[in-house]
Formats: sequence, C-alpha cells, structure tokens
Amino acid sequence: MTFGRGGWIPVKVPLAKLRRYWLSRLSSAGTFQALIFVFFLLTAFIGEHFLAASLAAAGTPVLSVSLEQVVSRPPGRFTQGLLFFQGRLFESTGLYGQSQLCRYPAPTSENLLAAELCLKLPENIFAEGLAELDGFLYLLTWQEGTVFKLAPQTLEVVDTYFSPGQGWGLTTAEGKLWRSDGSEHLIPHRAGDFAKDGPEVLSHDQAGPVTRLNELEFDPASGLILANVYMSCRIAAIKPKTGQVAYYLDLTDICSLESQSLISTQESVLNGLAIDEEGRLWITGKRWPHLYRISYQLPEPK
Ligand SMILES: [Ca+2]
Repeated sequence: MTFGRGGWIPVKVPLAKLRRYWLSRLSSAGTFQALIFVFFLLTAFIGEHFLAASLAAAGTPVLSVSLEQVVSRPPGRFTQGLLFFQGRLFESTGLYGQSQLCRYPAPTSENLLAAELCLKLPENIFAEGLAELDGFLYLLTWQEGTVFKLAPQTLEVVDTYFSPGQGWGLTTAEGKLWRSDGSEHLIPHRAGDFAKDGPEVLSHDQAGPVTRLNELEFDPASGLILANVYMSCRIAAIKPKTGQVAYYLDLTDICSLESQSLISTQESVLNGLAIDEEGRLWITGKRWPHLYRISYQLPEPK
C-alpha cells in the first residue's frame, strides 16, 4: 500500500519513504515548485534543528518520534480540540461561522470514517479546546467567554457557563479541567460550574517561560500534560504540579511533510493531541489532511 489519497502505511513508516512520496508528487508539479520545496525543507530543517539544539543546550531533552500509522481524513478541518472517549474520536474545529463538534469512529484503517454526528455551533462562536470529565464533554470558545457542557452520545448542550479570559486548549488531569489561554498559564477549573479550582501553573523550562500553549492532552502513563506550542512543531510535556517542561517532542519531519499539502496555509500548524484507550498518541494539525499515530522513548529518569 502507498501513502496518500486513500492510501495507508500500516506500521513503522520510515520518514524517508514519506519524503520520497511527496517529492514524487512535486516532480509532477514542475521544477520551480520542486526548488521552492527544497528551499523550504532546508530552511525548516536548519531552523528546527537549531531550535532543538538550543533547547537541548538549555537542559531540556528533545525527543524524536517514530511514525506508527497514517490515516487520511477530510481536509480543511481547523482542528482545535481532539479527544478519545468511549471508543470514539471527538474533534472540535474553529473559525466563526464554521465551528463544529464532530464524533467519529476511532481510526483503525487507512481512512477516517465519516462522522457519526456533528454539531454546528452558532455563527458568533469560535470553538476551541475539548475535554471530558465525569462523562460529559466540555468545549471552550476562543474569546466569547462561553463554555459548553455536552452529552457525548447526542452532542446535545446540557449546560453553558461563563468563563472570563481566552480559551485555547483543554484537558482533564487529576479530576480537574485544565485550560490554556495562549500564554504560559495552565488554569484549573472544576466540573459543574467551570469555576477556577486552585492556583494556576506556569509552564517553563530552564530557559524561562514556555508561552503559546495551545491544544492539550493529559498523558496518564507519564502523568504529564502534553501541549502543542502554537506556531511550532514542538509538543511540550509539562509537569502539572510545577509547570516544568520535562521534555519536548520534535515533530519537525511530520510538519514539513504536511506543509506540502495542497491546501496548506500559514494557519496549517500542528494542533491536535489525543491519547486513545490503548495509550497511543495521535496528532494532527489545522487543515492537515492526515492523522498520525506516533510513539517515542521516554528519557531515562535522572
Ligand atoms: Ca486533546
């Protein structure tokens, strides 16, 4: 099987093979586009590896990832929240007039199956992060101050709360809902009324604050909150008690591949983290036409 529209790479796909695939597509688009592509790859490679070296020099481990599975999905979705719950994949998507919450069968083959159910949100709502607590979904909005509580079976809104401040990412850890707002802050909220529930945690590494935290996912295996860092190809793994970044995941290669998508724009950034019931990590990005299942080796404890 091959990778691409309708294609699937079953397991342990070498990134070099994916590069060859994208290069073969570009060759048909002409030499000029191919040169632009090579320039972009070199720029991304140098920039991200310089960044990785800086982070490593600052004492924060930067881990490479292995690609385990690629699943095609409907293109153009502006992913803001990604979540597995009760064997289903839930995704919230943003933009005014286009925001949705959709429920899909869990991805098991080469293509994500059609959504079982979608809720279209009002035109004045920009949907953001999504999490589950006590059997209900909680959906953030960007600047509207509105938080929706929904039934996962019907996607029916069962309650609405007001929460000041911006909503970016949301996840559940240690019985609380943790919200990011685009800064280095992780803000705990309680179920029921979404009131603040304890002190905020400030994300940082040895070089200082780690800002622009976006989509979140609590990893029960490590006890860390994984966070997309907006406009980067990094995932920060954050200790929820202290805010310290234990390590970064480097997604440079996958970002570079997705940037060649025909619908890629400057907004097509890494965003979307979900851990399935088997503890496997899935990622995607805004407008990305694929979901990726990835793995990585945890650093040795010091
Ligand atoms: Ca998530």
